[in-house]
Amino acid sequence: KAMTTVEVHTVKFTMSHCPALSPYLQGPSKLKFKASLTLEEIQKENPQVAKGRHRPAECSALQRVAILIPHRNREKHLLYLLEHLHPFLQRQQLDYGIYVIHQAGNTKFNRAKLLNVGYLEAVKEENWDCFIFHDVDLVPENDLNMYTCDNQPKHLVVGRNNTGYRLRYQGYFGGVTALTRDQFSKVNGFSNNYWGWGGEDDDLRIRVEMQKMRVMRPSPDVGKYTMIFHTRDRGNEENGERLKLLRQVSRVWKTDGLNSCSYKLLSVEHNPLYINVTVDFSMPP
Ligand code: UD2
Ligand code: MN
Repeated sequence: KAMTTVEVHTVKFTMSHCPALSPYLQGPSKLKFKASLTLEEIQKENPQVAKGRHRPAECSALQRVAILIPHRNREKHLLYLLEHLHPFLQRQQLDYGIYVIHQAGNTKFNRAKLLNVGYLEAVKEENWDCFIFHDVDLVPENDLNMYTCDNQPKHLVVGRNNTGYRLRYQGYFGGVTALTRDQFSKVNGFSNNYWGWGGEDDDLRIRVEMQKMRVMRPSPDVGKYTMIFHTRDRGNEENGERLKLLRQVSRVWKTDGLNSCSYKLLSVEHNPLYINVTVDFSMPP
């Protein structure tokens, strides 16, 4: 009986990791904001971005990064951010997705809870390594400011144009921060109880410090942002409760956060340039 030998050739396509320092980085840049900018223009500039996501074709990215942007009624700011962020993240050779978490209705704005929702929805569709919690009005000026996570939580905004590029205060943790999945779940995410402006960023810093983690920052020349001018939004008035809330973090963090974030999901749309998550929060009790 003749034996038949079947040789099976397995061809493996292995892509090498992207280098620690991307060859496409440009360093500091002067940002321009065109008043007439439209979403269609940005789409035309970024044909390679699909469903809010992109990854390098030439190498396998070091991290999968989800950018989470809390949003309501800041359409122009969102356009400026998308215009600059897509090329910025591609120069950094990241495997990334941009999520815009939109608060429906006119109830008090809740930035922190929106970011919890963004996290919870993003992990449903991808095994993200790193989360960037990002104000809609802050545009990074220097692509050496890496949108990746480290072994400690990172605060990426050292300074911005309208405050002379200086750190606002010791312990400041607002604007743009980067935490791994592990770091963020360890602190149970953000508090859900900050309605209106202020305090939620300090609350997260307290949570981070309670877990014996240390906030890291890039150098001042790298951590530079332009904040697009705005006044205080209607529906985001200063939160008078914030000092009281900040005094009870150590008592409540375990039961107020990712594990208690309830919301009504209205829609998840995969637009060409970003994933739009719309949620409805009923008024605080
Ligand atoms: C500071 C912090 C911000 C947050 C806030 C207090 C900086 C650079 N940023 O921002 O991270 O801690 O204080 O809550 O220090 N938003 C909307 N629509 C609204 C209201 C807010 O989209 O109607 C979003 C938007 O992404 C905005 C962010 O919430 O960038 C923060 O609100 P802000 O820009 O009014 O507050 P600001 O600049 O004092
Ligand atoms: Mn702002």
